[in-house]
Amino acid sequence: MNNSLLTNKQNQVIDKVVEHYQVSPSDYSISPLGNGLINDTYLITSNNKRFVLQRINSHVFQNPKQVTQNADLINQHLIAKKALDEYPLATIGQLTNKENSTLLQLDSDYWRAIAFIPNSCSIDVVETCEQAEKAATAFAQFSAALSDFPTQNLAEIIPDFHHLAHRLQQLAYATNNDSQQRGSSCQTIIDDCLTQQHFINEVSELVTTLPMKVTHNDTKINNLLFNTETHQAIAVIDLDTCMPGYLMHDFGDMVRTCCSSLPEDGIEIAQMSIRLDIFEALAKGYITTLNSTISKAEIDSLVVGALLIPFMMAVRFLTDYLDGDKYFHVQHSEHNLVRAKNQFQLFKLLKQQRQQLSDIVHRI
Ligand code: ADP
Ligand code: GN1
Ligand code: MG
Repeated sequence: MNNSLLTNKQNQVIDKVVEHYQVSPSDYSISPLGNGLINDTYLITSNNKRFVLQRINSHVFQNPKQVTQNADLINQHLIAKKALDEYPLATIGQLTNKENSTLLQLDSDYWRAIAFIPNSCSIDVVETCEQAEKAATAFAQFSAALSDFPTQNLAEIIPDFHHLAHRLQQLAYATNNDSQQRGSSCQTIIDDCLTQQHFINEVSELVTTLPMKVTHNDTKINNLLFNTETHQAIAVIDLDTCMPGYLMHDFGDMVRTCCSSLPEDGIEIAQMSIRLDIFEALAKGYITTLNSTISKAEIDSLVVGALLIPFMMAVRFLTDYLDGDKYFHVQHSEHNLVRAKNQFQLFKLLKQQRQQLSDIVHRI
């Protein structure tokens, strides 16, 4: 079934894939879903069913089986919590294919299908404090429900994913290599990142005092589904990077994607500002919902997380720019550099307003 946005070859591949999910190649329609930077995600509609189909990026997720296994384990845990009335959101089940597996390998590509949640939408920009509080509440409900999940059962999908010193080593390596001869065009931001040693040391010391939890690790706002009519948050999605981590990472990624006045690839960075009212709503939703499952030390760490994740994203986008855009999807050759400058500016602004952010967190 041809979609004009896809190449003929892509359409032919997907014809073969859907057959494994009991859909006839002549009897479905397909449309792209979302704005993810890693996987390719589609909505498949055939006569009697609708589901989300995703090609897992196996350059990024080098062991796709672990990705689907982790998601299955998390879903089972959340379903059990739901049965006890301890998880109010919808769970996102992966569908089994004809081979009775939640992972499909065809040639060198890996695919999985996910049950479609009807009457739902995701948002890329938070518009109101109410929306921000609902988002933070949902991610907190997710973490609270997983607070008794045995972390050792989850595979570490991407080792050192949120390890700041490791990310800086990757940047230093890419800078020295300069495989695309792009280094000279961005020396200032490279130096800006590599000279944040004080902050890097602060984070390294802080993490030795924090408990490991099961965290989502990609709590950008479009990884939540809202009900199109009630506007309530109804599901946490995109479980690919759920791994042991620190709560400050999840809070930091919410701040990164909700509190900037610009999207992560916005160019007008001199005009960027921090939406403090949105920050307050996020902190309120997150801390009050986690309630007894967040400690005083973890609450104190949240502002560090808010600085850390934009800084780490600046480093990761810049590294990928120097490496030749092998990791994140890009729409033009400077896209990763634009993102890196944007995220570094966000880090700088959050750092300048650190005391105000801390005051807000400690007023809750
Ligand atoms: P990606 O890795 O591409 O970010 P996501 O799992 O976040 O993949 O899905 C991309 C988008 O597809 C989401 O932002 C959401 O709009 C939509 N989506 C994903 N899963 C579902 C689902 N189960 N039901 C309805 N919509 C979904
Ligand atoms: C990637 O593909 P997406 O949008 O879910 C990335 C996140 C980044 C995000 C930046 C596995 O997530 O870590 O925060 O882009 N995912 C991975 O927009 O690296
Ligand atoms: Mg996503």
